[in-house]
Amino acid sequence: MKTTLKSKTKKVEISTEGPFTIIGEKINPTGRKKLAAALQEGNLDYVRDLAKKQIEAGADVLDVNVGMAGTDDVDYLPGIVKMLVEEFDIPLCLDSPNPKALAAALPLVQGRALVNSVNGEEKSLEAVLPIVKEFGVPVIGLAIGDGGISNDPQKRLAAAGKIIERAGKLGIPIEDIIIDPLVMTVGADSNAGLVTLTTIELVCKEFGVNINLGASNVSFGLPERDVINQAFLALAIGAGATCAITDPMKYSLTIKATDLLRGRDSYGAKYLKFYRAHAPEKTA
Ligand code: THG
Repeated sequence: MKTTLKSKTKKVEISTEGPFTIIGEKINPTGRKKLAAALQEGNLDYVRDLAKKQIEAGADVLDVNVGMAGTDDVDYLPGIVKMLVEEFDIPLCLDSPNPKALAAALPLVQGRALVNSVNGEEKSLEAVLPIVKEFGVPVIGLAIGDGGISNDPQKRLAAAGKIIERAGKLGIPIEDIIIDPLVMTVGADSNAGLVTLTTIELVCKEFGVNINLGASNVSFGLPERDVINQAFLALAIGAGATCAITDPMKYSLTIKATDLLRGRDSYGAKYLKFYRAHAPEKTA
């Protein structure tokens, strides 16, 4: 199964057969006061810098999230998308639950962006899927049903099925639905990782679709987050995840290593190429 994203001149295929796709998470003001302040002042230099750094560090796609308490995404998303489209040749993932913000930003994209996200609640399905259909773009479907977020992997599977079915009724093909099994922190519930891993396996088996993770969520509130995030990425990729919103500066090499270990990198060419391009200067 392949989900195709495009920028001005580049095509990125998120694939259940190929290597893992890295969606850079850093353009997101949650927990980053400096970025929030820069966005509110209309200063795009900080966003520009985050885009450049993530691309250099191996991001295949950039997530764009402008969610800040007391502000409306529709006031911020279009301007940032416009700048990113003008200055960078990389597909975007528009991270907003707000249909107005999505509808305002999508016409500015040159190529094919990923909408992030719809969920299985009636209100979200009705508001977001028609926009996805209108612009002919793919969408991330969060495994949340009418009862909210469940700890039961079967219920998350059912929510995923509902999104796929409703999208299908509007003529949105299954390859344009990427399911997000939901990643919650193991700092609050020690079974949260297992619930996500089990959901990945179920969704993979039942629908064979691409699967995305907000991978860094898993470690909120715990020390040495990097260690937990890397271990989780490897397990989730092994279970069938095919892309993640994550930090390319920290995890690109781990992800390349995981592709190599799964036989998705002939002769380790991609691992070695990435290593050589990013290897820290060795001092004797
Ligand atoms: N699923 C989907 N989209 C998502 C999420 C998801 N979008 C948002 C989020 N979850 C994924 N993105 C992030 C971005 C940053 C962090 C976690 C998830 C993060 N930030 C550090 C913090 O808040 O402590 C700050 C790090 C820094 O300084 O850069 O951990 O689940 N579809």
